[in-house]
Amino acid sequence: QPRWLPPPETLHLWKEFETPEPAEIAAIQKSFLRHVTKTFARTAFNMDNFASYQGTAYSLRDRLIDKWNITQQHHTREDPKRVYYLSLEFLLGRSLDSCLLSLGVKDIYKKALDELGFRLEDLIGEEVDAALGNGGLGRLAACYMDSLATLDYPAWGYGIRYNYGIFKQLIVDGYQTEFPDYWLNFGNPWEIERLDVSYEVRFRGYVNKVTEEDGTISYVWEGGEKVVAVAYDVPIPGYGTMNTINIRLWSAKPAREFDFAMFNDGNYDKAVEEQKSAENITSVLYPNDNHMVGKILRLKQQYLFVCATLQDAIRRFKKTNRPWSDFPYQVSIQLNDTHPTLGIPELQRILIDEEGLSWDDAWDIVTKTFSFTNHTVLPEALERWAVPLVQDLLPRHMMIIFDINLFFLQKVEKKFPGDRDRLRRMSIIEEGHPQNVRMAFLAIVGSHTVNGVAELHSNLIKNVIFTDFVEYYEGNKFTNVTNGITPRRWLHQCNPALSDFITQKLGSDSWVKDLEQLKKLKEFVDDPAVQKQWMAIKRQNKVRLADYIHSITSIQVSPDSLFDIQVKRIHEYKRQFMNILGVIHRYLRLKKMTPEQKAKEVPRLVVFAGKSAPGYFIAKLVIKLINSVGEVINNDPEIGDVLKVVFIPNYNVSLAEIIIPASDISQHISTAGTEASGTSNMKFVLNGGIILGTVDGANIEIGEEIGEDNIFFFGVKADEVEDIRHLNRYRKIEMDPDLRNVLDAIEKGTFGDPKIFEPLVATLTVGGDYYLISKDFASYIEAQADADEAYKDKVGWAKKSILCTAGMSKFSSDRSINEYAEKIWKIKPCSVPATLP
Ligand code: T68
Repeated sequence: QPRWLPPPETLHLWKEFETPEPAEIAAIQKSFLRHVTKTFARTAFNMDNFASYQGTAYSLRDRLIDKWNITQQHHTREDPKRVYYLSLEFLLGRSLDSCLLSLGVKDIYKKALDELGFRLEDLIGEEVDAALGNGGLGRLAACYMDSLATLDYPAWGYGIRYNYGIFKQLIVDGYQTEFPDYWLNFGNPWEIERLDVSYEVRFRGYVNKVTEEDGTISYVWEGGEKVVAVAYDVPIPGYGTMNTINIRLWSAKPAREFDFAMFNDGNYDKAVEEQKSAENITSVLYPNDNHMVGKILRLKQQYLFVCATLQDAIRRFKKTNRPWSDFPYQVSIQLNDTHPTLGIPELQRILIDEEGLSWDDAWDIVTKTFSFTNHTVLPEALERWAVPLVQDLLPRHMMIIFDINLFFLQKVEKKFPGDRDRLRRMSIIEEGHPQNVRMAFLAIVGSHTVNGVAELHSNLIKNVIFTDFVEYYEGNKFTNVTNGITPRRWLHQCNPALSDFITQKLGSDSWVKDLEQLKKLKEFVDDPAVQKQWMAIKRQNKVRLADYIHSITSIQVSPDSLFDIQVKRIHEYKRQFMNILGVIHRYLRLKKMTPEQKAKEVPRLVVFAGKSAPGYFIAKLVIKLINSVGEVINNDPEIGDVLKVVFIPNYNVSLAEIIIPASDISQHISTAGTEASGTSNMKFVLNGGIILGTVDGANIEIGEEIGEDNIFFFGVKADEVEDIRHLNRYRKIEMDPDLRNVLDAIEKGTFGDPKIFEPLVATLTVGGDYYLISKDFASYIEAQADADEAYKDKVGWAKKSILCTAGMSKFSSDRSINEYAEKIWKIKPCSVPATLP
């Protein structure tokens, strides 16, 4: 169709509507009332907090869309190199508060709503989390979007619009129970449905070999089933800047053309079924973190996602009429773990089968375009897809993967002639029954850069799991980018009192966009007034959490106790089990004390929160044990406030925003070498909480930045783990005597029917104690005692807490994103003017 052009005399009308509204009280109230009455059909006498949340959100959405439109038009005109961040998960949480802050309109919205009789705080609490992710990996993607927008990068996020996000967790009789998270029930103000942006996606079918007259051979993938991926756009505003980037989420719909052939053949129930099954593809997020399940629906999600995304990126690229050789200089694609790795054979397929490039020219483009982030070294988490499964669903891709592997192994053979075992080790296809595609190997071979997410983890990648590849590429492909978190959400938004205090002390709020400024807080560390105010703010945050705990669990906790917090996915390698065993140890110790002795103890509140994968039996038993132990301790009159144990249900982003600012101590106690980075460790320390943790992941770099006096380290080092495991396999495990007492208490029935916990206890006693709880237990208990001692020194503790926040500049996701942009993506900021010419 020819492009429609507006009659010139009407342009001023467009201009008016495309320019962001002034942030004035009257304008805000008008737009709020317009949405409440017109969009939601409410009246002054038919209002509630949820409706006024919706009105506020829609009014803000208008502002977002203005900025989004200006940004996209500017980028189209400038045509800079763009980065596409491909992630099957975006754990965004709530948007209202963060948008108000990014747009710099929170105060004025507050006033405008106040005058109308609404409290902004109440409205913020009405929003349901967008929980399209499992944990760290999904939240990292969300933090990176915030930084990309804030730093003016021309970036797009791509993901899946799951109808059901991560399940809701309820605790029933101490056990986790799962409920569906139908987050779209009441609509989603933060997305723009783009029914006009959609792409066909093929599954199954067959591959036709075509021999041209000149003898060249080509392949055509035909037949099978088609579905359509429809775009939903989520604008992400940068903080204090015009730049407003997009996360494009795909939703599967039935292909537009109904299969009439099948229908008329009398096979109409099958025809109808296939339409229905299309929508299933993007229906639900797989709830496993750090664990792979080989379900065909998950493979369909992955392919639908990369297929639609690449079509979208290529359509945008083609608008500028550049030659294909320019593609890697205009487009950089980051793979967030191996989940989108099918993008590599898919781009190769498009280039050779549809665009007619030679294999070598195509492969050159592919390998200059993709880069890959690995997030784990756990073997059970590394994706492997059965060859017959891939062959059935994506027959052409399976051929291409075999060819990629063949050409790759030929080069390996050339470099290391006759080294058969090396070829076996490095093959993208793992031999066996069935054969498997090793997705990480495919991602490495098809990318120009591979990174780990913290120094230790990047070294483990190089020296343990991908050693052969390091040797083959002579080290050139592998690098580190230590994770970061957005200081906007994880300090400025979630801890307004501390944020205001920091701004007041530093004399400006520029630290929100430049975390290096926090270093200046060190000047105040010895100032008693600052120490006092600092700890008073911490106490306020503890009161806020105590109130929340009471409202949800009816458990009364004292804000004067030491708040000791472990919140993250429940997983054996994260060792929540060790934490609760430590709690039992403390309880047994307290039980032996006189009232006078107990009075000298530092009262402690131990908080747990986190979800277990629904099928993860041992992790679910850990949750049950925590609740059973809490039940006994919290109701023991001899213990009182000296020890309380709380499991807060349904941990999610908005709950994290309440929990994290309230910690004195947070635990990050994974077996050394298993936690790739961790990012909540950064959030706690940024908010002045002290880590008690192992020498693992980003804990190590945090220690380097804030000083080892301000972190409680314990446990064996990563390079000792393998030897200890080896010994555990071949001789009886040395059981720590204190730990033995703790297990005895469980086995005696102190915390309810001991039968229930037998399989859990057995992971230590007969399962080889793979995560080395017994080995680390003594030093763990010692570190806890050190923390108690240190907490008694109020001034000393305040200093530690201030130095924690002051030392965290490195862990801003702004630093991480700048590293990716410079070292890996080779993209530059492209700042967007306030209005378009
Ligand atoms: C986490 N990984 C790492 N995976 O465990 C954590 N896995 O150390 C790191 O800080 C974080 O990534 C960010 O780099 C995950 O969160 C998953 O959630 C996941 C999801 C699906 C499949 C496998």
